Amino acid sequence: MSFNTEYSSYRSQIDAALKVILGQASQYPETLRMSIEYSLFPGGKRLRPVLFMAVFDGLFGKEKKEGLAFACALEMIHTYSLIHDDLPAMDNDDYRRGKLANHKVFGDAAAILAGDALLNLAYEIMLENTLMYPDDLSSHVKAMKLISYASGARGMVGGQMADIELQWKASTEDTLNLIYRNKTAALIEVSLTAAATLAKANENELRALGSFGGLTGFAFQIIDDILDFKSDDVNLECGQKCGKLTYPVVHGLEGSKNRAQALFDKALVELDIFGERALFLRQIAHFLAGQSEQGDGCGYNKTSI
Ligand code: GRG
Repeated sequence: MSFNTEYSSYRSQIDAALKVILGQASQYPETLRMSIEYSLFPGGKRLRPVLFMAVFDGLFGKEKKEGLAFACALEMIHTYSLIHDDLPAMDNDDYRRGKLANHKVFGDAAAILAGDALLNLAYEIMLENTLMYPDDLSSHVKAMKLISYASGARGMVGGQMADIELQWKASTEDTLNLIYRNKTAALIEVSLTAAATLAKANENELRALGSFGGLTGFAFQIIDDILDFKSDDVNLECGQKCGKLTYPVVHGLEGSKNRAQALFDKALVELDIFGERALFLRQIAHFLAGQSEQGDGCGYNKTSI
């Protein structure tokens, strides 16, 4: 199967599962339902849930049905973070994925609540899924715990706080690394480690997938910065955000590309223990590495999938 076919197939399964879950949203207040659906569909690359399924189903051959709720939960957490990130109090972006940001359509209050609802819904569907597998309680709870750590104050939320508070004043590389690791890489890493945990991977496999995810997530953020930096329009569109300390600002475009590539190369070595079984994960890393040559800046159209 070609890479595009395999990626699209996972993506369709994730989209279908998200639609089923949101089918129950008819009980939600109308504005809240519309605001949630606006950001969840058609969505972006679905990278985190695809990574989850690539490990759970692709690498360990587990039953897709058991993993899909976790995959959808990761996309919901990611979507909530983007809705909140675009708010005036955060990055103050008017556009996301080539369309108006959620708060520009539904207002700040609805956008905040849509993000809150998505975060709650993520845990609701993971818990419901967990209750369906009573014999497997421990791995489900462990996977959920990893996700809660990575998306919370020790991970994505903490990284966002550091980004807001520190980036303008403490222009050290350590600060930048901390922000990239927590804000972006943590959720990507946990997409792999939560899947491996649910699949009852051994210690060595867990470590390798965690390292692959952390390195890839870090490189992914550098590439995002490269795309922002390269786009002239972005300087107008992203406003003050573009004045922030980023990899291209510190290391230049070539230096940043080289660093991202070195991280991807190191990440790929981690997959050696899985041999051919990890082909699709390797292809995802290659696909992400190639993104620095594409895109329009501010986060849209970075994918050809
Ligand atoms: C508000 C708690 C909170 C956290 C926000 C993730 C994040 C933290 C902010 C997003 C800012 C941003 C654009 C970072 C660059 C890396 C990144 C996460 C890009 C968007 O991820 P993609 O490319 O998005 O996977 P799509 O559109 O494909 O879903």
